[in-house]
Amino acid sequence: MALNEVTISRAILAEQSRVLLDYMETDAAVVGGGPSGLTCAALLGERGIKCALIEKKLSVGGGMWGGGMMFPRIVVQEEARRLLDRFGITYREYGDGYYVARSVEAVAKIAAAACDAGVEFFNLTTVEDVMIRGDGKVSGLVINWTPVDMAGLHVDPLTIACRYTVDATGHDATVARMVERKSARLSVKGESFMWADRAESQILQHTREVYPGLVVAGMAANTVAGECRMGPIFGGMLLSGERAAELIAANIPR
Ligand code: 48F
Repeated sequence: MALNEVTISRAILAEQSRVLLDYMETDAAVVGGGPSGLTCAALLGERGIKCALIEKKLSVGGGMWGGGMMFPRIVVQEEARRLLDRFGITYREYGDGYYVARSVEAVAKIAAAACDAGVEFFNLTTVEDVMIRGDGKVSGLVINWTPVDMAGLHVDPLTIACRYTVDATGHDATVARMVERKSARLSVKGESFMWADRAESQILQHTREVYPGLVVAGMAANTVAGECRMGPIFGGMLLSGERAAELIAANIPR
């Protein structure tokens, strides 16, 4: 069969335009495709909640690909082992309640679960601002192509509307900081020192709706709360993503 380049190009444009138009309005938008964002999106999707995952980089996975100092292994504690099982991630018991998994497998399987659950991925897309109207709720995101941002081009963005936004942007808590810059009602305290035990034990309490319509998950939750960082232990990231999904699902009954 002869391949037709124009048909191939049309297929890509037609399909992605259809998806983009559909996701101009969505129930949930998860910003950041690291471990917490991927987990949150997968579990929202599994609950039948329409969810877009927006990732500024080419690939999802965030800080999980690199394991610890580029050794592609992640450590997960007993409390989060059930999530490894849930996503079918294999692991070896190390001892003392710690389990070691392959970082590539972990990213691939949580991302696959999100795909299977119907989550739409918008990669190479940067969230550059949020929409807050008269009701004082984060009700949408201002997005642009990441290469536009990288090249410093003067190109106006587009917007999508969403009932809930999850800031899963990691250590920088980028979305929360956007809100903080324009509203006195949110204060981002900033990340504190490395203290794995403390950081992991507090993250679920910090995973919450910090501003109407804005839930923080993963390291962003700790950064907003002024909490410690934890290094390459990932149980808290998975559990925080799960908690964020539960919080949103409770407010978007199916
Ligand atoms: O940093 P990241 O992996 O966040 P996380 O889910 O996990 C943190 C751990 O990886 C690790 C740790 C705990 O073990 O300390 O660092 O909290 O993933 C954040 C993702 O958000 C994307 C970014 O490219 C990364 O993939 N991101 C950041 N800002 C934006 C964004 C933005 N403005 N728009 C879209 N994506």
